[in-house]
Amino acid sequence: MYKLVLSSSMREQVNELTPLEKLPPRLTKPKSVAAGIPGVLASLSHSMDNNFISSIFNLSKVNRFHGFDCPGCAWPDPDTHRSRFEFCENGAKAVADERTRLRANPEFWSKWSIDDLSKKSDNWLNKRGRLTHPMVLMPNSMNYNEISWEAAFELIADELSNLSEVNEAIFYTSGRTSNEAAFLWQLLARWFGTNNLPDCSNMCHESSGVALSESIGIGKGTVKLEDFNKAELIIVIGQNPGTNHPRMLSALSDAKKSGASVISINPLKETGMIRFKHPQKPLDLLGSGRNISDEHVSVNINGDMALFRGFSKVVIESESFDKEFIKMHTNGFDNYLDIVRRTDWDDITNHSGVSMEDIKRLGEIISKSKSTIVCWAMGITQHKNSVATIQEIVNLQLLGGHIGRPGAGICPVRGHSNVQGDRTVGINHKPNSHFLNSLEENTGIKAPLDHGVDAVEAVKLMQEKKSVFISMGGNFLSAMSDTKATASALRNCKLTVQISTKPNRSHLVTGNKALILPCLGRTEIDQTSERIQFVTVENSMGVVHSSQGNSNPASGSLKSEVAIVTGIALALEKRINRNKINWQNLSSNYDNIRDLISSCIDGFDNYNTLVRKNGGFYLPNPPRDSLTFNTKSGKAEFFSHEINSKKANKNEFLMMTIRSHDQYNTTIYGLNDRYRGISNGRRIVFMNPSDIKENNLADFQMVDITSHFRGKKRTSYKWFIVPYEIPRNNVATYFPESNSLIPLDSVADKSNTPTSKSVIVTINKSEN
Ligand SMILES: Nc1nc2c(c(=O)[nH]1)N[C@H]1C(S)=C(S)[C@@H](COP(=O)(O)OP(=O)(O)OC[C@H]3O[C@@H](n4cnc5c(=O)[nH]c(N)nc54)[C@H](O)[C@@H]3O)O[C@H]1N2
Ligand SMILES: Nc1nc2c(c(=O)[nH]1)N[C@H]1C(S)=C(S)[C@@H](COP(=O)(O)OP(=O)(O)OC[C@H]3O[C@@H](n4cnc5c(=O)[nH]c(N)nc54)[C@H](O)[C@@H]3O)O[C@H]1N2
Ligand SMILES: [Mo]
Repeated sequence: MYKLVLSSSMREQVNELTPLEKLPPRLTKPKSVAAGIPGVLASLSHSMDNNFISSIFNLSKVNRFHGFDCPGCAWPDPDTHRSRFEFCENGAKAVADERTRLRANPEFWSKWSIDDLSKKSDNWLNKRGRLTHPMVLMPNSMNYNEISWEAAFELIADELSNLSEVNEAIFYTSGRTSNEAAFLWQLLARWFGTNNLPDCSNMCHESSGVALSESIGIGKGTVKLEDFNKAELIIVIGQNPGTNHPRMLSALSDAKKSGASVISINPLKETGMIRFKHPQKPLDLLGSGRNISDEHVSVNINGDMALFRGFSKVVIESESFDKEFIKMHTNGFDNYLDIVRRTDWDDITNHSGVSMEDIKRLGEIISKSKSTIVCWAMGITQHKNSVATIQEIVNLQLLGGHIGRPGAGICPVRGHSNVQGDRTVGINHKPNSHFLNSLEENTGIKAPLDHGVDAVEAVKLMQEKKSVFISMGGNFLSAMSDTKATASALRNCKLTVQISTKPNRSHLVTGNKALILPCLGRTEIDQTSERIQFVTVENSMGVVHSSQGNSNPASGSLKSEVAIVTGIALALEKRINRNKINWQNLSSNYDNIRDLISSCIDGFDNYNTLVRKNGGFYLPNPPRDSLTFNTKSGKAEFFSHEINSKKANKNEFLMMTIRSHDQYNTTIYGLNDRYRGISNGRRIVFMNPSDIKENNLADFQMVDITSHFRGKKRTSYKWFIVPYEIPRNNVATYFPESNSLIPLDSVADKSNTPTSKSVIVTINKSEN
């Protein structure tokens, strides 16, 4: 039979972008109330599409003391009690999505070539169901074929051991990975000899980690959930909790009952921040919902640094700062006082887009509050000046002494359910020497001291060197900025490996050889040779607790993430000369991994005992616990930056790329964005009606978007204009469709995070 031999360029023709939608979206009025009955119905209907009975059974186990941790987000649960159904619409969707009855099995992969699959949408790909068997894509093939686990591990070990340099291996991590699997993952990378451990954090809260480490000596927030009920004022900046952290709305709603005021700062009036009905409280479901924010500030995209400088100006001018706290616990106040006094009101209002009257009125409320919590997420972290912006937010908190005091503090709200834990247990391309020394003492691994690559640097490394890229979860192709650059990087690899639960676009854009290794999800029973195991995770407030799945695995051929790391390590051990690690012993009983974590990492004493207690335990947090700041000066630092913002020139727009209500990062559940009143479309540009008019465009018109960076243009075709209440010259699109417009080199200072919320674009009518 004639056999087609493909040249490598044929594989390169596989389209790395989400295919275009042909029909315009439908529009209704944005919703004024979040959750309530529509939320419950939406989560049920998603379960119906998937596996109703199993999903409902699963939901009753989510976030209970002996259940599994919700894979939806990193928002914590109450320490002392957990209501019967402590879940939300989008957590329910995440669980139902994992529990689907559908299977992307070997027959599926032999029927569909990667070329054909690339013509299908992200939503379609995800709907094929759970991966069931390890699959391999060989250089001359357009189809994945089944491979045994042993052969897959041998292939990885072969390619890794044949690299000319250990630093041509890249070990990526997405934030659902448990502490145990993540610790083992970094152990494997460092035992092999590299710190190349980029992770989703690099695209997410890296700016928070960098800024807070410099300002307060720890890269995490300083509040507990109980602080919300003690706060007088809660400021929520650059965050859409109604969609992305729905359980946070219950906390805000409770805080309001206890007397707190809430200010929301966002270019968009996000529905959850307006009114909220608790999806599990029958009386709430009937009523008209609780008001969440008392004040909404429609700041310009990237205007927050200037806005916070304005607030500081008001606090300083009214002399209502906490002199005692500043004297005892901070450094750099005099310089800050000077720069705040020098900052011009015109600059503040121009950059922020907020009037002086509004800033003064809110500044007075802020001055008076005795306990303020500030929360933020991606609207703050994904800009060029994100680190400086976060330090300005901290400056304001320091003025009021709002750290280490009940009801006050700093709260970067994490995304992926264990992204914070992964970092704590060593997923870090820039490990500190204290950690490396401790790792060496306890495991004998002589870890390299050189920093490894982050996500952006990983793309550059893969473009330059024929590397091996192994991904513990996630969807690097679609999550990263500059899709075409990321695609060319992945294509240049010798081998790409995706350890995944569901099909995604990173399975289609691959290295010369590629593997898909299917793993257990959070909801599933993890049985080793010794017993059923549980894993542990850390939430956004530093609580480490257990998580144990209760469903039968989607396929008998799945392996746990821990078993997969072990399989790779054992195959590699035969080929390379390294110190002995007892991988078998670690992976057969996760208590052994936890014991090793407690010897290597501070704060995990008695890990195995404490984590078996209901609710788990808090990791130490020196600023919160004892006003101890592990900074250069030993005090919390005021940073004095000149204010700035990204501004679009005439005829240009500043674009932010955001999530719809029907997606989990790159996993697209559906084409609706219920709260914003959008149905049946994702390729849309939210635009101010006056901008539409002034630019001679029309509602629902099809347009092309071009981004401009250092003289280079990138164009994405066929988007529909949707009129929306958004500041002038600001536009919004959904990620991941718009990622091809974000230049690889457009990154945040110091944190190197892609500027996903600050992209300069022009918008033109589509030619046809
Ligand atoms: N259902 C669901 N839950 C999720 C996720 C998901 O995709 N789906 N993703 C998870 C992950 S990994 C993360 S990191 C979080 C993300 O949670 P969010 O940060 O809430 O996610 P985004 O959609 O990126 O929303 C950014 C918000 O910031 C606003 N914004 C954008 N630019 C600016 C700005 O310059 N200033 C201000 N003040 N606001 C701005 C936008 O209008 C939007 O409301 O959610 C987690 N939870
Ligand atoms: N333009 C733009 N780009 C962005 C952002 C943005 O706001 N705008 N946000 C950024 C942010 S905040 C983040 S966190 C990144 C997200 O980047 P990633 O974490 O890389 O992407 P996800 O979409 O969360 O990954 C989804 C895939 O993970 C796999 N998966 C799901 N559960 C499991 C599991 O339990 N184990 C394993 N091994 N695999 C699993 C599934 O196969 C699924 O297809 O994207 C970033 N990219
Ligand atoms: Mo994230």
